[in-house]
Amino acid sequence: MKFSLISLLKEGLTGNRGWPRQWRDPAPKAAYDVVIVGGGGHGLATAYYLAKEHGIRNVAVLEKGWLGGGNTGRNTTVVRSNYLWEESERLYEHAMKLWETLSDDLNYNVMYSPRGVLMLAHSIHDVQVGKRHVHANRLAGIDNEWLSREEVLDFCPILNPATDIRYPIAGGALQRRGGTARHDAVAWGYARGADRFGVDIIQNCEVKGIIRDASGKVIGVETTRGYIGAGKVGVVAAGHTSVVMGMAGVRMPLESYPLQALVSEPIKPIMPCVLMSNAIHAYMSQSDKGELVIGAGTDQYVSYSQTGGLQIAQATIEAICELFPMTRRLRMLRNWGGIVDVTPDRSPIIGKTPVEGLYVNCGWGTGGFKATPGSGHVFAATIAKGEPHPIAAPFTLERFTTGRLIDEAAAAAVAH
Ligand code: FAD
Ligand code: PYC
Repeated sequence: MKFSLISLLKEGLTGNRGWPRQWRDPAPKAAYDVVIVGGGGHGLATAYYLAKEHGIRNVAVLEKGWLGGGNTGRNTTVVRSNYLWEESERLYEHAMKLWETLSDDLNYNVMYSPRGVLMLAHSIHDVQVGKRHVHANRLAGIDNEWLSREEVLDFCPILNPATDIRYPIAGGALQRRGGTARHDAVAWGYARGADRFGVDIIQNCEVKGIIRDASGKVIGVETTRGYIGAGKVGVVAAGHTSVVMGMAGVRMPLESYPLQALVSEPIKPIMPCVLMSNAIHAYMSQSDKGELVIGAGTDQYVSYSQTGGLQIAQATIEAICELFPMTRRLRMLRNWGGIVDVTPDRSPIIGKTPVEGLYVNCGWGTGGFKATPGSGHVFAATIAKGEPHPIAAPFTLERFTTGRLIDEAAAAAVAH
């Protein structure tokens, strides 16, 4: 083998001796200005807004499976912005405003349907918490209204009116602008939009390593389809964020839990809105096909299983049968799970990381679908400018060292 100092310098510390890539290839020219890891709704939305709003079109989205095959295609599509704290209200309301015009913007029908989200109260404590949210939202200019027990039963007549059950209806908070959207369409709409701007979307491409140069700056990613150079890398890999960030040596304050859902056989329209009950750990809406879409709380243990524990599904079905007695004779068509990553304060992390050129968007837990447009929008701005978007600024990783947490119980519309 020919071996000279010049060739060594030219080729880096030579090709294939098992050296870490950064030492082999100290300054490769970036193939892409930005690489997004994760082709779910948030990753695709980020790529779309990078191209559309910031003119950054030399972007690749790398997805280990298929587009929207993660939580984006597994969630129960509830959209709302009735959060408690101002930081969250700003973030989720930003997303809500984008939902209202998203189909026009993407020229693709995401079937956003503001049919209302009603969050039930079953006790004096629930009533107090629910009213507190209503007042906080209205002060922030966000719609939310309190319904008495009679008004709730009138609004949704299939609810169990009995008073001698475990969780009788005591009232509810209704956000009329809340509702649902078609989850797959959101991923496809953003993918088509990004593609029109020239973004490369690469499926079956799993990121296996994050490559840094000698100064520690990110210069690319190692994937199952080879090395891909990048000026900046944005990680948007819900449920698996800790694994991907671990590739750059960054430890994340996250735990991954299964969250599951199921749908019934299709029936004629029976539900006027989305109905949620945090106390009994169940919620239900009706899809446009007529299926009842039912969701559970998270499993009680961490796991990467995309099915979830049987006992949770059973407890959810019992709760649904109690809340809606007419569902007792329905057959269930299918159930599934997704992996959600949860932060200690139940709020997301959006922003820069200690590694130069590496950005992260994660920790949406059980509630990130509704945030998809807003999350992509503020994350794109953060990556493009290298500074947090004002709406994203409170959600940086540093809050776990400064202690300025955003303890958002409304993020857990379902039990954690
Ligand atoms: P994902 O769609 O999971 O995208 C991340 C992508 O990263 C995946 O496609 C994954 O394959 C990819 N990836 C991971 N590792 C790698 C790698 N190494 N290389 C390349 N790609 C990688 N939220 C709501 O607001 N309303 C709801 O009603 C709701 N219901 C839910 C019900 C269930 C059952 C579940 C599971 C979640 C629910 N959520 C809900 C939460 C919501 O689904 C998520 O917060 C949101 O979809 C996250 O979107 P995302 O794009 O970040 O993640
Ligand atoms: O955040 O609204 C929500 C939600 C509903 C089901 C799961 N998450």
